[in-house]
Amino acid sequence: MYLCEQTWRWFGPNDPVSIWDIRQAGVKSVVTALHHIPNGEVWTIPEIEKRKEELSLAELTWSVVESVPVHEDIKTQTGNYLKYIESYKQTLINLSLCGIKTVTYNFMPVLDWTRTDLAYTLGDGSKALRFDKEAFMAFDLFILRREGAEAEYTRYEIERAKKRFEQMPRTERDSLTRNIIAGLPGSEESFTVEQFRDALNRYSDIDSERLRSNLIQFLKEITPVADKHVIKLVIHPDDPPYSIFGLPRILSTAEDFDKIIKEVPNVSNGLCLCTGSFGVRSDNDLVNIMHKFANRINFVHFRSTKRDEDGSFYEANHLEGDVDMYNVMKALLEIEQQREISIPLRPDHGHQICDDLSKKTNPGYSCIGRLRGIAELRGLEMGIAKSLFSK
Ligand code: DNO
Repeated sequence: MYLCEQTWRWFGPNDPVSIWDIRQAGVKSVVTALHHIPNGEVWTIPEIEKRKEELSLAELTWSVVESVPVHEDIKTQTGNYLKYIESYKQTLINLSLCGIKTVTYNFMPVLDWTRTDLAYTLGDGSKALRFDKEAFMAFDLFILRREGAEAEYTRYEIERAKKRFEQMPRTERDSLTRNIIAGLPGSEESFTVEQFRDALNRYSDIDSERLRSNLIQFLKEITPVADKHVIKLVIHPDDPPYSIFGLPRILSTAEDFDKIIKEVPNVSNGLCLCTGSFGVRSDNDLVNIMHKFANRINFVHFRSTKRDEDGSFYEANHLEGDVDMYNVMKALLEIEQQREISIPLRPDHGHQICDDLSKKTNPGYSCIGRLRGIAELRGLEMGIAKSLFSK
């Protein structure tokens, strides 16, 4: 019987959650990245080996890279993009030579994942991450004052955002700005408001078609290298899975991924199935997506969200919210039996609960909250596997 490979994300030696904590979480494989290496530079073999050694102290192995970031020059096909593509290839080769064969990346313009509230208090006193559309619009329209933003919202939305902005104390305006543009854990970019405006401007001529074509050209360059070195590339979906700041989005639905694999059918061209990101859209049928891309899913993030009508959502407990975790887990186990492999899975984000609440934590990457997540997922997996697949 094939079960998931349980993993845990570690941000490196500065992560407040230590490798010893990870070991007690009951996992042996880790998801990490060399965040100290500037975006665009090659990850050298000694640097990769160093990270492996750090992990080996706690008998942990480096199983998945999350992420080798894609430089904005590559996404926009400007500046030094050809050089950065060559560096990317070399990083893949080096990772493969060091035995690390699964590499996550994303193609979201400017920002990686985005939230407005990093400490949304739930009924039981625990804290969650939230994307509040109204607060987001207040930032876009009245703090960033993005040119052309009004045209993207209805009159009613603009009125709501204005009211919200006017009622916001200065401290809240500042924290909202920080949350949105200062970079969440794992995003390699961080901006001031001015820099952020400039970064958005780089996309003024880039629509979805153009961004998709840039991704396809990038993949046509790197997938032959990945194929040869037996690397599985996994693209992370857009989070949130719809356009923000007028930016193009190209990985929010199953159709989006379909378009990519039609153009680049190489085996290394895979998907990081993030249930929390895809799950924000009610038109994304997660079980369907899993079966449709059964042979391309090579890494899984399990997380649930609870959405509101207007596109807002908060991160729910792993077995609650809008994601049907039972059926998603069942689909994953079915795929693993068909393919006869174990697919790496990690509990994506966790609430701040118990001692997390009084500690410094990376937003979404608390210790105890994620422990609760992985424990629930592990139990769910065992229950399904034993009742359906054990002989
Ligand atoms: C957030 C993460 C993302 C993800 C990247 C992958 O918690 O899921 O930052 O790592 O988008 O490139």
